[in-house]
Amino acid sequence: MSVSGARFADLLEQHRIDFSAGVPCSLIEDLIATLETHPRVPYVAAVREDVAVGLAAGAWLAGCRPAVLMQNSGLGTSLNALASLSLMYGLPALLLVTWRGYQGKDAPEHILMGDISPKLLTLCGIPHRVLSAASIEADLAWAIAEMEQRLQPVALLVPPGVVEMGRAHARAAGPPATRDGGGTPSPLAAVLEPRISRLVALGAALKPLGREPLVHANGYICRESFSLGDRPQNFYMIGSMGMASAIGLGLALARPHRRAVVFDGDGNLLMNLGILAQVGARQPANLVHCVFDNGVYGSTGNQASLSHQVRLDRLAAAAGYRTAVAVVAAGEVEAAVQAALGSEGPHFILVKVTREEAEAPRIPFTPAEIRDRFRASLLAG
Ligand SMILES: Cc1ncc(C[n+]2csc(CCOP(=O)(O)OP(=O)(O)O)c2C)c(N)n1
Repeated sequence: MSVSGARFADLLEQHRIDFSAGVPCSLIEDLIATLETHPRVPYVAAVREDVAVGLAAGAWLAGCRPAVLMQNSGLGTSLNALASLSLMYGLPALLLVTWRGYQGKDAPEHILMGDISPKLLTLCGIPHRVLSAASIEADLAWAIAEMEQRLQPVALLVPPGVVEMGRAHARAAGPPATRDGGGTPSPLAAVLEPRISRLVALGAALKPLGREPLVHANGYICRESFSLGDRPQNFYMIGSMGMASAIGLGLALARPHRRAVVFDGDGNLLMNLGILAQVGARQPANLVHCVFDNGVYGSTGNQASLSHQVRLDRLAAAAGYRTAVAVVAAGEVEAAVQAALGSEGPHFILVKVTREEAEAPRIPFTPAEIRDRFRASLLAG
């Protein structure tokens, strides 16, 4: 038995939740899809989970009753905000934390966090329960009563199957996502119309590459690139969302005479936007930072990202990248990567792509295999 996103949102409303913020997880895509257009429980797309905790703190101080939606990977990201903001000041929030790695059955990046999620909540002193569809009304009533009485965050862990699945495909086929839960376009916005799929763009970007190390952001970017061709110099980041650009910068700084290439996603870059300033300040001439911008969190069900309203290439230019270009056609992608590999950087290439997702297999290597062959390829020169 599972509960639909619409029913879940109704129950949140009945419990007078009137503000929500979060980072998507596919386990609750149906709930997020409902909240994204909900008139009374508005959803704010946060760039990071701890930012969602901060948004909820502000909303509660302003008189709202907030909910924070996150994957348990984001519980790790949020620990400091929970400890030194929500728990220290006593700021209530309903934490809906999806439980990837539940019962040890999931992709490798979820196993450890899946094991320790309830323990982390216990360690922090955050009361928590495992949500079930059968007892959702009682679970929500308990959580709301606890957070009001204790004046602090309370968590419901949401295992797979509690919320109905399957909206991703409908959304992928539908009209382009154009909202992030509100907000007007910034002056940096200028619409770039996507023309090619990410798979086509990846194929074009891979063409000029020789033996350069290449770090892929997590999600479908890894999988589609792998489906086009594997090489030991490919680092497939299957977890640690946001970190591809940091790993690439680390490579570039440690090996200044060798190029380092990053294939990033818009959601990934937004989660770690400060990296732009770090690159701007350090000026690694050997860094090529490509962002495949489909305007959505594609890997978790196509929730809109902020890249509809904010031009990431212009942020990179303002942060001090030597070049920052935006491209939309396959020939332009190939030419931009070719030019970047042959000249002093740091270079930023925004590749605007459609939301189309190719059938692509999971990365078949273990994390240790990915590490070992990548490092060996670097040390071989
Ligand atoms: C800290 C954290 N929060 C949430 C997730 C769930 N997650 C996995 S991939 C992904 C979307 C990545 O978006 P983007 O970089 O735009 O790439 P796309 O999936 O669109 O190719 C999300 C939200 C995660 N892995 N880690």
